[in-house]
Amino acid sequence: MKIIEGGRGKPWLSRLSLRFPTSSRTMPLGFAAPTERKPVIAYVGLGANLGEPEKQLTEALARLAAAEEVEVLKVSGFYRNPPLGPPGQPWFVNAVAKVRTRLSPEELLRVLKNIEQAMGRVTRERWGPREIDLDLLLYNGEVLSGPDLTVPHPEMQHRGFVLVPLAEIAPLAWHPVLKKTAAELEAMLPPRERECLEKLT
Ligand code: A4P
Ligand code: MG
Repeated sequence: MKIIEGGRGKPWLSRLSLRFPTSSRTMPLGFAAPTERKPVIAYVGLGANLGEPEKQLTEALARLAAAEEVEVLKVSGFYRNPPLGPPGQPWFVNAVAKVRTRLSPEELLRVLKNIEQAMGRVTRERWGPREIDLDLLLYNGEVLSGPDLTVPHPEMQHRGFVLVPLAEIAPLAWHPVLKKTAAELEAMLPPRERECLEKLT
């Protein structure tokens, strides 16, 4: 199991012993294979509000840790918080993981999407309820803008459920567009964005 540091008070991490098959990838000609690249740091946001959200976050973390070329270095606490988006949906549980990876951002996004699919995520309305959602928040201090991937995640600076767990595990994580650290962005949030979070672990 490649979870290096579990964070404070997370006995559930040491209990993770699941192994999941990972898909083999083919590399287009002219691109370096993941094993030839230098590892970089990225941050992944996790969220769920259907089924058993805490269990699903734990399973998603185990699957992420089992993915080829991905190490989970640190995991934040789990935070219960009200939904942002269409009304009438259950509260979310959110967390953030720090990973070290040799995957490109597109490959890492593919791993995240594969995990969502393997865990039975059903496509519903945008910002609607979900079994599991994995977002790439930050990748190696890079700025990326493509049809399928925008990094940093374009909404992260507005969201307590992203910035509070991110600042918990990586206060100095750098937002390359806003030129601020996670702790600075968290401090700029309206108080209600922090006050509505209930830390579970
Ligand atoms: N995509 C582009 N950039 C990224 C990125 N950095 N990370 C594309 C992940 N995906 C990215 O995502 C739609 C498409 O976004 C993907 O196919 C990918 O190519 P999706 O997960 O299928 O759909 P979505 O999540 O409904 O849409 P979106 O716009 O990604 O929403 P968010 O920003 O993920 O917000 N309230 C609380 N309390 N907690 C939450 O976690 N999450 C959402 C979803 C809304 N309300 C919430 C929460
Ligand atoms: Mg998403």
